[in-house]
Amino acid sequence: MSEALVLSSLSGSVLTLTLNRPQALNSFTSAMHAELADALAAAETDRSVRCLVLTGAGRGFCAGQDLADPSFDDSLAADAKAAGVSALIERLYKPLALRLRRMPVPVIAAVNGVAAGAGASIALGCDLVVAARSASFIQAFSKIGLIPDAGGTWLLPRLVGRARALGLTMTGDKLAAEEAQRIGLIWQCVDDADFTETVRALAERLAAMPVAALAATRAAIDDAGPLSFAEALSHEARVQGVLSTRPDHLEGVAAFRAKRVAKFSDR
Ligand code: T3D
Repeated sequence: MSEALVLSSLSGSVLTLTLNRPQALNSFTSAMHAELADALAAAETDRSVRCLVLTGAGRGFCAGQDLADPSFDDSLAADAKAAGVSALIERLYKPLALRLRRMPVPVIAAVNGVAAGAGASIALGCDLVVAARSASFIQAFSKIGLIPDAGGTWLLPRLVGRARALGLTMTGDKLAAEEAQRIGLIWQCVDDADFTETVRALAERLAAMPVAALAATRAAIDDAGPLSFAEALSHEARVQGVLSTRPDHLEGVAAFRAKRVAKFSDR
């Protein structure tokens, strides 16, 4: 039997999914997409999972689309190839990016090595990106005549502003993890020796928090983009009203009053 393309490991309430095609820097094939989609679907409904970590096996995080994939078959007629690539993105990358953005629990991208092309977009779409100091981010698309996809055009200017988004995407230059943290592209860059332990501690810390509220925080921040300030205030009021009736809020307040550690259970 061939080895899994996505390794799944549950430790306490932290689920780690590891992209597992290290020989090709964990670049995406349709088969790896399918295994990742199945693993994420299972995590969505498994109430024992309270934090998700996405990482890569070997020396890379993910090098984006596998360029040996048949969708890059140059023998296809232009129309057929265009339709095939667009369909592939709609069928595989869009649902993946949306799914990560809509997970009912916080999602950490543990960027262990290079994240390139759609691999960078997928990492940057996660809630908290923690990268090893030796890792890097490459907007590789321009080097092969494409635009950023898997959410890159939406994410990059929001994370680092238009000037840096265009600089990174047009040059396709490698951005070291340390610089990525400095410009606000990612949450944290940590020494390689501390990487695994830092990710583990962060994931366990998030898993012990009111995760439904954390997922609602992500959604509220994303949804606030196109709203006016007044609309955002009203949206916050609506969401706050809903959360205020949930057990996690009641537990948090009760624990604060009793000066004890809260035990959260919502998802
Ligand atoms: O068709 C559609 O669906 C369109 C969608 C596009 C979405 C995208 O993601 S487009 C962007 C695709 N990705 C890239 O263009 C990145 C290509 N890779 C690289 O530029 C370099 O590999 C890196 C800069 C990421 C790392 O360089 P380096 O020197 O550390 O490693 P390497 O030697 O280039 O790669 C190691 C192996 O991984 C190598 O295989 P080999 O020679 O040892 O057998 C290499 O071919 C393989 N590999 C790396 N990236 C990919 C890949 N194989 C297939 N597809 C890849 N994307």
